Amino acid sequence: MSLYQATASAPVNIACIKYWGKRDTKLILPTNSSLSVTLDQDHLRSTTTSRADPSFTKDRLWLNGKEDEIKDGGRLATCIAEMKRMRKELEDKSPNEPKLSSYNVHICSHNNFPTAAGLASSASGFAALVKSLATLYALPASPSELSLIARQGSGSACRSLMGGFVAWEQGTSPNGSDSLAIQVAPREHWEDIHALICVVSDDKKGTSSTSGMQRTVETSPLIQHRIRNVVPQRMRDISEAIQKKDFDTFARITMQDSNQFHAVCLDTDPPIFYMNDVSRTIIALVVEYNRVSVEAGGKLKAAYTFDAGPNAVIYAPKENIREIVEMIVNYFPQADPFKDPFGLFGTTGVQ
Ligand code: 2P0
Repeated sequence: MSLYQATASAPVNIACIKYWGKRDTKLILPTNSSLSVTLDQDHLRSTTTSRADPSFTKDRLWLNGKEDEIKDGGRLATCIAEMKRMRKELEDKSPNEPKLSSYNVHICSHNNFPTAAGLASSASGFAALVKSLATLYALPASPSELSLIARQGSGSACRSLMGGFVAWEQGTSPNGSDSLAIQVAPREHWEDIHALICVVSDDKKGTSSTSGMQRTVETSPLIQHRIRNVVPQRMRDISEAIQKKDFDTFARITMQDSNQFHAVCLDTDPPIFYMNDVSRTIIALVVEYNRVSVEAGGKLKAAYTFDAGPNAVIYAPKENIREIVEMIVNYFPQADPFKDPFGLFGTTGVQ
């Protein structure tokens, strides 16, 4: 008897142009395009094994060793159903293929970073799930095609299906068929850029992204300005900066977009606060670090960005990373806010 099982893994991604707001909450269609960098090393990833077997009585999922309910009509159920639908199409075309689409699946997923660390796990989690089912089902689908399915698990997950610099194009179709991820540039294109994760707090966040962004769409006048007048130009400009390896422009847009995302959160009723005093101190340090460089006739040397929590991610050319770590550790000598420096693109740690 054959064993039908496959394992795949996917890393976390950190957005430079933030996704915040849905125009369709069921299909997970965003109100604006976004762009992220996929962290390409071993520290922050999800690994998922899927198995199909005729003896399984229902679909089941274990997350970090604990069984999670697969709710009918929920995001997990949608992703699994979509993958089975694609497998069925393949079986219909190739009658000799085993009928895996009719078997239930058992899925086992692990994050190699603490979920409590406040770092996005849904992005890597849903990306790894979709990848493992695509491997199990031997689907001839491209990463962009698979991103259409991962998107329905968690919006940001669609950007974790490829490495390097990745755009999620919002699309215009009401059925979501063109709301997918594309690779703007592979990591090899700009290996010099690194990411430093500063774990400011490992508390669970107060307002989930899903409910927070919905409240923003319903109550914030500023988000309308952002959607119409700001993000489209930023998407073009940052993509060009990536093509040209222009760190100055990349950094400026990344910081502006993080600021506007948090402004839009503040503009929500009731307001949402994700950053804390340590986050704001890190912003001040990066601003000062860049000011000294620019005043001496140089360029920006680092860019901060903050997601739906207080943790900072700092993008910088590799040569600046050591200096930035020293600056932050010097300011926070107890080193507590800075538990884990992660290098991007292959380097582990930065010491
Ligand atoms: C991003 N975030 O672009 C932005 C920046 C948080 C701040 O994507 O409801 O967890 O599952 O689609 O993907 C968080 O949103 O939300 C997010 P759902 P998701 O990375």
